[in-house]
Amino acid sequence: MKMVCLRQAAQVFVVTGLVVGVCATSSTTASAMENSRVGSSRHIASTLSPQLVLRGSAQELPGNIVQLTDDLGQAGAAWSAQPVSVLGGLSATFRFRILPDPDCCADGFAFVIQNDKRGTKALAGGGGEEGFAQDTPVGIHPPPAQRGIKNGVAVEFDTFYNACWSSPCRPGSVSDPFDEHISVLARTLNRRLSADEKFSLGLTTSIPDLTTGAEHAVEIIYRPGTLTIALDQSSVLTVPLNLPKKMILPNGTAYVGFTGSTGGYAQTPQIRDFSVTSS
Ligand SMILES: [Ca+2]
Repeated sequence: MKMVCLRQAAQVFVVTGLVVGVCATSSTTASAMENSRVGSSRHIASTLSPQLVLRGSAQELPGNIVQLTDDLGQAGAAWSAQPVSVLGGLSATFRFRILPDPDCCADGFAFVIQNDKRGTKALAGGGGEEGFAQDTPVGIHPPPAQRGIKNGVAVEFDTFYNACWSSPCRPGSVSDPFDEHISVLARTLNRRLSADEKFSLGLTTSIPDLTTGAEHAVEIIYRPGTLTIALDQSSVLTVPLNLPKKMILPNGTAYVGFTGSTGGYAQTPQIRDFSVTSS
């Protein structure tokens, strides 16, 4: 277990510093399986400071940057050390960049609200599962440490095209739009999250290339009934969302944070200036 610096005031969490990123392109045509079944079980067990708990490949860089991945076959997560009040509303802001990578461009990262029973130990599959999901082909049973997060909502920033990996295409096989996209993924109570866009509450491909190394500002606002995502001060996606319908909420709270993963291609996403404010 590893902690990252953050300041806390009431229900406000702030991580200051710089972001780390990685590359990815929306035009990649490699198959889903090429970048979907390479999970990571590496566990970092150091303690830096008391607010964000880091798992898997996630690490803190100088300047209070949270870097989720930086090599092939990884999955990493960073979670608030304590649950945050979310039932009445939530505003999360952060900045990120994805550094250009000579080995291409996968898979992205996600902002996640979750109440998996693993708490701050929650982490799921690599590759197209982006550290939060489980999209397992029939007959494959991932180990417990790579099983999809239950009771969560993920706002994914997906930089790699995963085509449907079953024929005929069935739920749980992922089936990305060809271009980079932001998507809100959720299921029902006590179901594991999936990166399959069939479970998307809404998505957009009308976004800039996220993989150039440029820094982007994100604001995610939940008001009971609606989730809105703004990128670089422009609203890009609004979806209907009622959190109690999607996840259990003990005392109206949940863990918030980030997951990311790589598979057969690598990527280096970096997060900074993370702040969460409850309504
Ligand atoms: Ca993908």
